[in-house]
Amino acid sequence: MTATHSTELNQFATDVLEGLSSDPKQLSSKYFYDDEGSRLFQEIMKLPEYYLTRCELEIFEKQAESIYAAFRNGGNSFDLIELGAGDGTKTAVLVSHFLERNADITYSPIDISQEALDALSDKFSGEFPSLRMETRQGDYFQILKSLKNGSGRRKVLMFLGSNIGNFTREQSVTFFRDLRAVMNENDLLFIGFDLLKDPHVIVRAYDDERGVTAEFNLNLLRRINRELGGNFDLDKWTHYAVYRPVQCAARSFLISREKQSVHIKALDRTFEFDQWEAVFMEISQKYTVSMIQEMAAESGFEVKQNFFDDRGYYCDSLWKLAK
Ligand code: AVI
Repeated sequence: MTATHSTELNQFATDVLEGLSSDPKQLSSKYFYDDEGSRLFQEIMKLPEYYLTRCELEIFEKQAESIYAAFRNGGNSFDLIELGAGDGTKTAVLVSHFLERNADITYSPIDISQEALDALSDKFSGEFPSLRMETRQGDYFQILKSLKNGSGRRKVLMFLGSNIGNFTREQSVTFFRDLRAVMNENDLLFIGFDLLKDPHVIVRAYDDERGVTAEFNLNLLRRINRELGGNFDLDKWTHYAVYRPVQCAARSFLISREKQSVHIKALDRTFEFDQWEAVFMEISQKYTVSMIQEMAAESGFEVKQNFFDDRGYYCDSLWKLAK
């Protein structure tokens, strides 16, 4: 085991211990993405109920030229830096358009997973042989700090897919402020936000008919069993998703079908669950345009331009540093 791997494992163990010892119990959705979790998320993005990915893709396909105009701001050279790049399908649409317009760009995806970066690198170098690409593995802020005074060119940081929705409001503002601290005056931040809409549409996106989202949540119990020596019996758990319109947030839970004890070897602890007790797994926050504006202002940014899909389901918001 490498030193990094063992530190990550310790952090995972510490977070599971803290989450299952709190009241109400919770597990952090940031641990959903082991290999199987990442595969399940790819499957979720193709589900008919999961509209988010298709909305963002539509924005990029239909508005690539306006996005390019906003990114280049008169010039034609900038560095595109993507935080948590995933499989790059959506970004490829933008990159393809920028290259067609002879933009002088470098694409730098940052991810914690070297495996994800290697796959991305293969895909992009095959599709765009002329693209300058610099993958960077590790922590966003460490890497961005090292890039702060790098090329002297404009940096456009991208945080897509409504990934921000998996943070609480407080975590989001801290995240944006930390990003601001490593940005230069001329740099931009491009963020994907899922907007308020018919609550039925939202709740279906997190409770799909085929049960892929349920599997995605249950997979974290499987991961605890494998990596921390847990003995969760997955048949004794059921996935439950709700949308709370006042808080504008979808939340998912795993519910214990019966009274049970679960032992986790790495923690040397047994946890008791009552029948129908809920473990909080994930928040997926939804936004209004004014919520986006308020969050930008609170974090030291100004909204430069918003891009919406045709149905108004989703917004990619471009921010600049506030004066
Ligand atoms: C990654 N993130 C934006 C997804 C979301 O919509 O909150 C994760 C997800 N959870 C269930 N389905 C998708």
